[in-house]
This record gives sequence, structure tokens and C-alpha cells, in this order.
Amino acid sequence: MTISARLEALLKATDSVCVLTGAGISAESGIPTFRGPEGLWARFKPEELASFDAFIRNPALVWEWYTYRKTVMHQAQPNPGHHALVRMERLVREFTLVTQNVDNLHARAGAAKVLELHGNIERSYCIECREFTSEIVLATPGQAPTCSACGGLLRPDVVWFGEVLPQLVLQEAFRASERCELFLTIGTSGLVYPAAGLPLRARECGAYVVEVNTEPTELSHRCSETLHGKAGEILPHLADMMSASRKEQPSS
Ligand code: BV8
Ligand code: ZN
Repeated sequence: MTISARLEALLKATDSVCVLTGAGISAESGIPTFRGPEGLWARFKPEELASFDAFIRNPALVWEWYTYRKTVMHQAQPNPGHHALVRMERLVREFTLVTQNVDNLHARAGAAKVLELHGNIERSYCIECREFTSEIVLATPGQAPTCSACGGLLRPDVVWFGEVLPQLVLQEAFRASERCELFLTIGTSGLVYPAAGLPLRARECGAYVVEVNTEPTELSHRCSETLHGKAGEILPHLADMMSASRKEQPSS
């Protein structure tokens, strides 16, 4: 894998890195992406599943989709891409990991802090009384789970289309994008905003923006450098280059 001298120098010396991940980083863990040929949305349209209106129209269908995804996620393991980012987190003084994924794999890989822009499907809450539950709510087909406190409908704690993202999390993600010297955008098609605005903001503020993806995306032409290939193969190399000139901190 050849990388630019600029990227090599940054990997060796920068103190400020921001990373945005998308579904592509979990593909090698066996979790389907959204928009690939075998993607989660190959059968259904996103608007049929990932919006509050879709949920209210057919809560059982949306729960069937999230139950399927949870089952896949519970069987999945973090892959070398997730683990490489944990190594980087321990090597770089200012390291911010932002994810669009709801699969919990960064946390399961040992990441100390993950900014979850689109929530996490391990958490659910009641649309009536907003009581949260983190017990694994696997719906029985044809039924949507209800709240033990008030009987209201439970929903996954994720951000659907047309819903605002958690503002403090988003602000922290933009702040890190504006401050960082090196920004890595990994395994995302760069189609969904405001998440896709983070690498663009980083570039505007002078960061060196590197895309790691198996194919070109909407963001490729706006990046400083693109590394074509699998995250699980590229990221360990980048972490090796980073650690060659630094001391790995023990896990906190
Ligand atoms: C918002 C739910 C403010 C969680 C998701 C009209 C009205 C309202 C809003 C809008 C509108 N028009 C546009 C918008 C904004 C909208 C948006 O961006 N739409 C797009 C589609 C045009 N955004 C929103 O609605 C956001 N909210 O703006 O609020 C607002 C509010 C009201 C009114 C106006 C504004 C909310 C966005 C969040 C939506 N929720 N999912 C879940 O179930 O997961 S989006 C969904 O897409 C997922 O969350 C996912 O995270 C996200 C991004 O997808 P990717 O992660 O990029 O995955 P994808 O499959 O696309 O790509 C995978 C990539 O990996 C590919 O490039 C592939 O090549 C690569 N890859 C594959 N294998 C590998 C690999 N790379 C490396 N290695 C590999 N091995
Ligand atoms: Zn309730």
C-alpha cells in the first residue's frame, strides 16, 4: 500500500486526529452496509424503514428490520479495522472517533470514547413516556415491543431521516473536525448529512483529509488523499506507521 510522504509524516508526528466511520468499517465483521448491492436497503427503501413516519405506519416491520440487524450485530465481532483505531486512540494525544454506525463495534473493540451521531440500537425508548431501556428488546415477528411502564410503543434509540442528531455530540464532532490536523473518513458513502459535512469542514479548516474506502464516493474529490481498499487491511498499516515512532499507551 503506498501512501503520500505527507500522510506518512502526519502519521508519525501529528497530535490531533479526527476519524469518521460509516457502515463500511463493519462490513468485514459481516454486517451488511446500507447502499451496497447486498446492502440492507437493497430490499427496502430507507424511507420505508429509517424514518419516524415509516415507524408509525408499520412499527412491526421497522422492528423486524432492527431485530434482524441486532441479531447480526450480536454475532459480529470487531475486525482489525476497529482494533487499529483503538491503537491510534492510545497513540495520539487528541484523538476523536465519530461514528454513523449504531452497531456498538467500536465500543466492543475497546474504544474509550465514541461520538455516536446516529444513536445505538442497543438502547430503546418509549415514544410516550420516553422511558429508556437497554435490555435487548428483540421483537417477536409481527409485533412491536411496548413500554413496561406505560404500555406505549418502544422505538430504537437511533436517529432517523428528518430527525435531529444529538446536538452536543454533533457540536463536539464539528469542533474536533475544525481542530484536527489529520481527518480520516472511513467506510462511508458520504451521502448522509450532517455527518458527511465533517470531512468537508475539516478540509476547510486546513486538515489533511484521507478517505479509506473500497470504492470512490461522493467525498473522494474533496479529500486530500484516497486509499482504495478494505478498512480492515489498510487501517492496521496506518496504525503500524503511527506506532513506529511513538510509544503505545497502555489501555486506560
Ligand atoms: C437531519 C438510521 C435535520 C440509523 C440513518 C429532507 C428532510 C429532512 C432531512 C433531509 C432532507 N433532505 C436531506 C436531508 C438530510 C438527511 C440526509 O442526509 N439525506 C440524504 C440521504 C440526502 N439527513 C437527515 O435527515 C439527518 N437529520 O438532517 O436533521 C433536519 C431535521 C428535520 C428537517 C430537516 C433537517 C438524519 C440522518 C441520519 C439518518 N439515519 N440511519 C440506522 O438505522 O443505522 S442513515 C444511514 O446512512 C445510517 O445511519 C448510516 O450510518 C448512514 C450513512 O451510510 P454509510 O455509513 O455511509 O453506509 P453506506 O452503505 O452508504 O456506505 C458504506 C461505504 O462503505 C461505501 O462507500 C462502501 O464503498 C464502503 N465499504 C464497504 N466495504 C468496505 C468499505 N469501505 C472500507 N472497507 C470495507 N471493507
Ligand atoms: Zn412508556
